[in-house]
Amino acid sequence: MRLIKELSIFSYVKYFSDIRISFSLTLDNKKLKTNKYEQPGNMNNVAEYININTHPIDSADFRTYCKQVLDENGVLKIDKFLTDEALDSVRREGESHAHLAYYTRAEHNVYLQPPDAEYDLSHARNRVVNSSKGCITTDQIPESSVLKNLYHSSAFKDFLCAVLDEDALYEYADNLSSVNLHYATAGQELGWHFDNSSFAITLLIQKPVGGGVFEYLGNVRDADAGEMNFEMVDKILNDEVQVNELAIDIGDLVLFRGRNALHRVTPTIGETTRMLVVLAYNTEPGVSLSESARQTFYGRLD
Ligand SMILES: O=C(O)CCC(=O)C(=O)O
Ligand SMILES: [Fe+2]
Repeated sequence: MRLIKELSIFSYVKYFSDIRISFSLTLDNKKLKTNKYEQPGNMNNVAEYININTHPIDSADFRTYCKQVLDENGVLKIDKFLTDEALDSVRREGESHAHLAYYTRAEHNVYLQPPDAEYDLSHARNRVVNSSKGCITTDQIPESSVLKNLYHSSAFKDFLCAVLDEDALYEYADNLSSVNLHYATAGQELGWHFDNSSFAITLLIQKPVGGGVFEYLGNVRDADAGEMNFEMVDKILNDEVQVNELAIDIGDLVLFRGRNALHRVTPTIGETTRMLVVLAYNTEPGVSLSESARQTFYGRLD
């Protein structure tokens, strides 16, 4: 009884439960046989936003290479994906809309599930970590934004489908969840967790002076097999295991498979806010983020 009551704070955690996420590996462009880029009709204006000569997203060789990296490592980082101009434009939008951000703080376990009364509070299944951040939503991002153009671009979606091995990607049916800009001010962090979704797509827009580091360890659990790996989770939470650090710079695109990879973002240090875009897609049309997740995450339903 006592256990249930104390853990009821976890009702919060829905915050993450539909959250997309993901895992790593640096793309070494030198290994690529880059073909001369030819701009096909469907590239529209995204060719203006992406450093397309170094990242020819319509090239079969480039796609194959990216898929291989993601499959082998659980993470794909494409350095300097956005041009400096596109990056600067998103950063300015982020600054001018920062006052609209909805801030949440949650205590949750690494599984982003309600607590399990079968286990003690101090057990890996129920151990609590903290997450806090601000967020602006699809409807608060201008239609003319680089982010919306990129998100809806068929050239970009075709590239993502090829790399993620999906047939199609769809926007969320609600008007909040597709394109989010996250803000982590001084002291804000994302505690250790596994994602519920099988992939996440992010773009770092502004880097803090210190902290804000993405740390991860792959293949910790096997969600589909129901293997929780409490022992390793405990060790990671106790700082007894060496984890990986993904060195993300501004303008980098990251595709991450975080369902079985434990990961976190360390607290922001200093007055420069960490700004990160999450591009969230569904693999089926007409899907909305759950009401409870929207309420917790955005403070409203539409
Ligand atoms: O902020 C990041 O780099 C990762 C975000 C993340 O893990 C999540 O939103 O679940
Ligand atoms: Fe995550």
